[in-house]
Amino acid sequence: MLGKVSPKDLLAVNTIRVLSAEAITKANSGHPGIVLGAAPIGYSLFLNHLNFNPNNPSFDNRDRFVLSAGHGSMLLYSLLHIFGYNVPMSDIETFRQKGSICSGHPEYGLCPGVEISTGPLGQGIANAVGMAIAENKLAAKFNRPGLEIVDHYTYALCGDGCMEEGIENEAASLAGTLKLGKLVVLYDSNNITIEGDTKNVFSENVGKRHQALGWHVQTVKDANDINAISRAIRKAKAVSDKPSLIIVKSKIGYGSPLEGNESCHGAPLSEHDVAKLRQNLNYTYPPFTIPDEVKEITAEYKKRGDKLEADWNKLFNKYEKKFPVLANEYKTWMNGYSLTSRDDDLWAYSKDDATRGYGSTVLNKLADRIPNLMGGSADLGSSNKTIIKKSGDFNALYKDGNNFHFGIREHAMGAIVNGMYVHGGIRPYCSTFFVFSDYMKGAMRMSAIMKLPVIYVMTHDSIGVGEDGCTHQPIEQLTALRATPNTDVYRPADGTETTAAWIHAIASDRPTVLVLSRQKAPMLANSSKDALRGGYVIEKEAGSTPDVILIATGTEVNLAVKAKALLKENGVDARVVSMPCTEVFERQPEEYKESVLPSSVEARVIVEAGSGLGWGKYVGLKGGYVTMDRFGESAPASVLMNEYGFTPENVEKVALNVLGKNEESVPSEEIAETTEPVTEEIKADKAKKEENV
Ligand SMILES: Cc1ncc(C[n+]2csc(CCOP(=O)(O)OP(=O)(O)O)c2C)c(N)n1
Ligand SMILES: [Mg+2]
Repeated sequence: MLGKVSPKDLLAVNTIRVLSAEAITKANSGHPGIVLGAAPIGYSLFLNHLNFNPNNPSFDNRDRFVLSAGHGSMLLYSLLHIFGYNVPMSDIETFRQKGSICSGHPEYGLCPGVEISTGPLGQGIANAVGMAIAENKLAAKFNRPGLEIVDHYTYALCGDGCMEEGIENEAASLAGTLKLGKLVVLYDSNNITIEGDTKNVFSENVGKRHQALGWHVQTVKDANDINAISRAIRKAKAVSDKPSLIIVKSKIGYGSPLEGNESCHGAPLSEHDVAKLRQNLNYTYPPFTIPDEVKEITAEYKKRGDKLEADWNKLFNKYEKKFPVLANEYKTWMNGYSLTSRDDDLWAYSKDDATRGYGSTVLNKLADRIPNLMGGSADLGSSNKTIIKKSGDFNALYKDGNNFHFGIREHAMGAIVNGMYVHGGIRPYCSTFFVFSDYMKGAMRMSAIMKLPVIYVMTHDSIGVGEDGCTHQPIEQLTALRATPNTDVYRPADGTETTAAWIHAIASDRPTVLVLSRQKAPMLANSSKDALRGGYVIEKEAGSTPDVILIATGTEVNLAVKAKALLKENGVDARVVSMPCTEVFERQPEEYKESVLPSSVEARVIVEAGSGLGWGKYVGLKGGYVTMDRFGESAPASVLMNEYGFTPENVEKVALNVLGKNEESVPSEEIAETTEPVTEEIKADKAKKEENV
């Protein structure tokens, strides 16, 4: 087999192997198995097919490459180094150490040539699908015969782990349906994962599965045959109406004494095993150096990259001459739109609505001025109200529209919008019921890690969902997402705040989660653009200092406003603070925060139909909670809101309790000792249960 490979190519592949294995051993951590097995796959792709410019890693029309099996990071760093990217040997030598651009798993924005952060298995494939969708959309919009300014492939390299993950099937199913012909997935099929041979856990025929999903599938019998891999990629590229899967049979840990054994998956080779690897590969060059013949590749590919980019620039100039308006539009799509003061009409609403309804209004106005705003729902578009009314659909046949249909694939949806965003040219959003954000949390976390300003429109925000019951009523989701760094969670109270939330999302440098209601949220008298500050005083106290501060979010702000009126009747002077986004509020200057929540006022109540966990920071030790710390149930929303204390009267009661003014209020020590009242009915029920045990 090896006879087919030129000595120079063999040397280059072995350089990648040894360099990577030695970096991993030096770091005393990392994953040598995949690097040793899949080195020829990556090399063949970079050498013969991938279009890139190492001197300008973000050149528009480059091919995209996603290392979905992110644990193989050292393979990517070695390839980037050899093919001319600015990945210095000093960073390879300090792989996985603080300050190195060669982090444990590839990180977007840290290392040139890393298109997207990967590591959580399977997501990279969905990211690649998102990139291929973006390419497909932009090509349809901008290309003209003979002037194909958007024309590139998207490649991903994955392992058994990615193929076992559910998200891979979600994304592959959509890719097949959309006939993404310019997507090529290379599968490093070594039949080994951490726990050993995959035969006991993964028996399906992956090729047939992908054929059934509408993919073109090929198999390369030996990963060391870089020419066969190259031929397969060439064939895959020629198939324009199907995504392609190339299954490459490889051996984990190739060339090392641990070849074929799971023990080399995630543990560095010992010094002894590295020496054996060198011996087996007949590799004699000093550690952390590149043989001269291989170094030639670096200069060659830098030159090639500059030429590719120059050729594309020439093409673009021609395009610009012939289609100046389109060319200008292309540039704006790629650089992004910003809103201006001319957008004042975004704040106008003609009627009371649910916040999802306001969301629809503002989204549609935004879509008029941001033509690359593209997104949709996981089959709930009409409920989420995320359809752009003037636009058509985007699918396998029609590319004009900006309404995207993800199908019921939440996890892939999140990863796909991440891929669409990093591709460039598209401003993506996605939507589903808030409760199902759990299904895509893995992808939302990646948006946050990479600070991608993708927009998550999550409707049906609380027990306000009503009759669908506990499975559909979010409780802990707000807390979980607020606890996610780099993520702004906006839960607006009315139309004004919904506009603020959307404007924030459009201008943001990180993901925004818009948490919107199914139930009506009347326009509030004093809501304002201050919602852009995350939290603000929506109802002022009458005197100079409030007796109590009612903090509320979303539909519960209206409740708090009503409770303030009731408190007034009791001689209590309350302030109401609307806090649509705690993260944005936290980023305000200290004086502003102090002006909204003066530290001298310790009597505070939080009103939010979600878990109270996390609000302690604002309500303090003496505060009160009107929150939802149990699962809900199936009943009309109004019944549930009453049942669980989301009424002005209960907010009033809790506030009076906090102030020690409630007639029924009891000192806290007594509360602690008070047990649940045991009624006769409960007693009988308990006795019955005990009998049954
Ligand atoms: C979502 C997710 N689950 C678990 C892991 C931990 N993990 C990292 S690699 C790996 C095994 C991957 O097997 P494979 O893709 O076949 O890689 P190989 O062992 O062949 O290198 C696991 C379970 C992960 N990174 N992501
Ligand atoms: Mg494997």
